[in-house]
Amino acid sequence: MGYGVAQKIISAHLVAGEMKTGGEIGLKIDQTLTQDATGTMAYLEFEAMGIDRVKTELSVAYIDHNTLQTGFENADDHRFIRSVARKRGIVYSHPGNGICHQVHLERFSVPGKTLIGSDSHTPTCGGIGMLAMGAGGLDVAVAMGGGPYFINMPSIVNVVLTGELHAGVSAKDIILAILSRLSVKGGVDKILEYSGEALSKLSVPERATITNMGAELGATASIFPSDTMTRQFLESQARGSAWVEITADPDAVYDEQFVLDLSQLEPLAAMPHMPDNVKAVREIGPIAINQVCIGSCTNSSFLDMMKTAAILKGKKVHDSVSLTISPGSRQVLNMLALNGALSDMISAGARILETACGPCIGMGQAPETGGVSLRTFNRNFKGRSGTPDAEIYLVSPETAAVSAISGVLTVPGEETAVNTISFPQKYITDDNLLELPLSPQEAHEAEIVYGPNIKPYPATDPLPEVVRATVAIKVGDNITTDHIMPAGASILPYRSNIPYLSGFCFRGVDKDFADRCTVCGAGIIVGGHNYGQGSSREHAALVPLYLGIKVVIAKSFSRIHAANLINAGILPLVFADEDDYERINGGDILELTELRAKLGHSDTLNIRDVSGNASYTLLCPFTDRQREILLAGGLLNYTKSNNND
Ligand code: MIC
Ligand code: SF4
Repeated sequence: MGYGVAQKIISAHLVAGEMKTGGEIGLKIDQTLTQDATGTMAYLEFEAMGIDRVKTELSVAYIDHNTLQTGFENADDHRFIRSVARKRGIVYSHPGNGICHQVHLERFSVPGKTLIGSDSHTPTCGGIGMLAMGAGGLDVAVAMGGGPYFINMPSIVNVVLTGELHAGVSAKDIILAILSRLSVKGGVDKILEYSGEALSKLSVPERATITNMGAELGATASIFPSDTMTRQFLESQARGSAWVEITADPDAVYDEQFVLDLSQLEPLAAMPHMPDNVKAVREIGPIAINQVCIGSCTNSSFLDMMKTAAILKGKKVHDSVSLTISPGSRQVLNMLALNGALSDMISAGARILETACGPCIGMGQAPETGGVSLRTFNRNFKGRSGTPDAEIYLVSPETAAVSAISGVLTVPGEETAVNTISFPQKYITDDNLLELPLSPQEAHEAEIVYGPNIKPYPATDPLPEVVRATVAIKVGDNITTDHIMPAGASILPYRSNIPYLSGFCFRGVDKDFADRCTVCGAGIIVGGHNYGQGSSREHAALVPLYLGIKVVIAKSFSRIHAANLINAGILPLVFADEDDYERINGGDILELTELRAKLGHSDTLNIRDVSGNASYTLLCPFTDRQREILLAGGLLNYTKSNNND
């Protein structure tokens, strides 16, 4: 039996477990990345482990999220991260160098290697044939220390792309079509592996748009083969020697397969407020728009920017629209400056932003009250833009650019003239904003610099024998980490200050949540399906931990968030009978007894409703390793005690 691309990389990196779907496997991790909104915490965790120098082949610390410096906090975090990077053997990507996923794809990605990053869109590098996965900061810290990364062996879905895209239809429309078919939970515990004749026309940056938004499916990873397109891309980045061919064996066996005929696609948009709420732009019709934002790790490549510039050239942005453009990296921005495309954008009236995440994470450019914003980004969760009642539509750069000119949602067509754009033979590759770490000798003397806003990782205790706690909140399906721990310009600077952040937990859903937790002491969260989907931010576990949350009971969990809860020492338990969800209410007092003994071996736990005298069965399908982590009170305690053994 032959292997597909993902199976080949998994088998070459397998250090624990067997490649049986659903079973836990441990993978050797070659590369890690962090960004600044999760990086401060990840490096605090790394420091707490007491390891001298990273043990990976490559670790990179990017500064791209918290680039607005309205106070000292973000700058202090950057200084801290740089000081850790220099001392511990990590490459530091200065602010201004670009968005982690775009820069990593350009400058560091290597086909066949494994990468984990403390950001859910790390699978972007699957576009070049890496097995790249998003993870919580603590898992990244463990991998930097040389530890394996544990996941459940995903089932592998082969997506066969056939046919050719029509003018005005692009990679973003491919992944939006897949999202509409599979939904935001359709990829959980799966890897999407792409193949088919259409690949010969899809460049690496286009493939990366597709793998990037695999995160919105909840997928563990998405991956393309490493073929001649891949070689061309690496050669144009002056990294041809990094290329290796990786293609699926002819007799590769997949768990599922479906075919997508690209010639059937038309321009699509994800409507408010979920990335899978997809409809044809034609069907939505010419709704008036107020803002257009082009950029983010999904659509900020040189090709995306050149398409945008070609559409804007000689035109004027509509008076009722504010158009922002954030190129994905300094490389892209510099090339646009040199070839004149930047001038086409500026002449048309675009507002050129820094090469960073910017509006995607609410770091500025919040739309007007009730505003309609078209964005080439990957998430349109309610309130994420910074304006609670804004309506965000996710579209391709082509749709965004033609609409910015017309002032209404517009279907891009033949007139977009973007099919003629050719790829550069050579990208600018000076890497001036990448700083290499100090040598081990120099690093010995170097100090790590903390700022007043940087507070330690919250301490946790081993799991107690009895948990008696109040249901502090009950929420529905598809709750995102943006609901649990909102981001945005005013809150993000406190990512290294859990006590301060705790006041904002569930703020947009229930503004009294934090206060109620203080009254309850010990708390329980009850959720529906796909609880914790979206980002990898471990803050969505650490802040509830700080507020006294001991258990989350849900119908199902997103992969990364469930891992983050376990890492924080919070029990993620699943309803055995989904109807029990209806029976539990906010304010109920629930009790788990003989917890340590039962958690040691049983796949179910009974929780007693003290107030109503009922009892519910909950599934705890944890691996032995996860049980030990929970018993120890979280991964940090577990890792420290294992290091001391
Ligand atoms: C996001 O897109 O939500 C983020 C901000 O990049 C997060 C990470 C974070 O919250 O810091 C992600 O995708 O993991
Ligand atoms: Fe940054 Fe947005 Fe990408 Fe997250 S999704 S890494 S905030 S650009």
